[in-house]
Amino acid sequence: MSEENIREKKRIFSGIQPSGELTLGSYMGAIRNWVALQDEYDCVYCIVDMHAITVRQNPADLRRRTLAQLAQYIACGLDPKKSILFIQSHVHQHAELGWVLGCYTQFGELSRMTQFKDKAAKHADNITSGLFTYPVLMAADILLYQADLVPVGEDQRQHVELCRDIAQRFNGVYSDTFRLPEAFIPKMGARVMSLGDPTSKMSKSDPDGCINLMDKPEEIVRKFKRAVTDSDSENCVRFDSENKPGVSNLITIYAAATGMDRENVEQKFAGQGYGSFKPAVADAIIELFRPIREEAERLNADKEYLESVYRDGAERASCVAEKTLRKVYKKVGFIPR
Ligand code: ATP
Ligand code: LTN
Repeated sequence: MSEENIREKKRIFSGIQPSGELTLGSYMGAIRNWVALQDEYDCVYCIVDMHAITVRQNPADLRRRTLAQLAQYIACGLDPKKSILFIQSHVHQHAELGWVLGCYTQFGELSRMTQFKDKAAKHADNITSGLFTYPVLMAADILLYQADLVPVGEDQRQHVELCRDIAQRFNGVYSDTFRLPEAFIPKMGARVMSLGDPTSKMSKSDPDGCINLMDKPEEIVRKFKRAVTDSDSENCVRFDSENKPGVSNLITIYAAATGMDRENVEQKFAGQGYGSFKPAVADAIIELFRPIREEAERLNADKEYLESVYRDGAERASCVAEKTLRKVYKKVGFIPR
């Protein structure tokens, strides 16, 4: 049996683009799980800067956000001693495997990706082939590390499924090469909705509808105060995502932040209106994010430390990635140098 088949712990891979601020959505949907999984799994967490350039980025902002995101990962509890933390563009194997996998991915499959359709509509003046083939690079990210689980929010399920399809196809054409990964999606917080429009996902490209990890308390209060609640006459804290999407989203956020379940939240606020519920949700998030923000600010000032983390991470990631890439090159018939 090869070393890969007898490894003790299952492996995890996930990543977030440094294309904006980390949000409450990315925290609840992804990062919080990443932290929780570190002891039980072999974890590899990435800052996917190559994915970020699928839409236009300002270079100075991209550099600043990439480092700030690393500081925020660590402040959230990702521990570079336990997990591999690295920057995607530092490990050249991602682009190389991405190319090969693109030759095993159908145009039709990529055309069905809802994130592509959404982003193409949003950036209608700049629909690049990179945006279209983005899920292929994501599949390469995951498959290079032979990941078993991919902790992401609900919106990424389709991409992880495509990754499985590509892996299965490649394994079928050649022989077992890739492990088949599965999406690992949290029960609570898998889809945090926008505070401005509770029928669409909270996303970093919608600054007013989203809470950022680094938002100051006053900002968090202001954003929750303006959160859209529902136009029903009931004015009561009751979960009903169909008829009361606004307050239901706030209940989910409060529950996820405090560890309560939805029923307990409803009971706690029984008889109180939105007016007293909204500040309570804001307070819960302020307290959840305060230590993270303070630690991230401290780490972000220590560039030497951040550099040591990403250098070490890239080195460890490359070792794993190179093994997979070598295997793939051999299978497709490339002559070793
Ligand atoms: P964009 O605005 O560019 O679409 P985004 O805000 O969706 O970005 P991503 O970088 O695409 O953020 O997502 C990072 C991770 O957080 C992914 O695993 C994604 O599934 C998860 N995530 C993002 N937004 C939410 C959300 N609102 N609820 C739950 N999980 C989310
Ligand atoms: N597509 C993801 C980011 C991403 C990712 C990955 C997530 C790129 N590569 C590999 C998990 C595993 C997003 O838009 N949030």
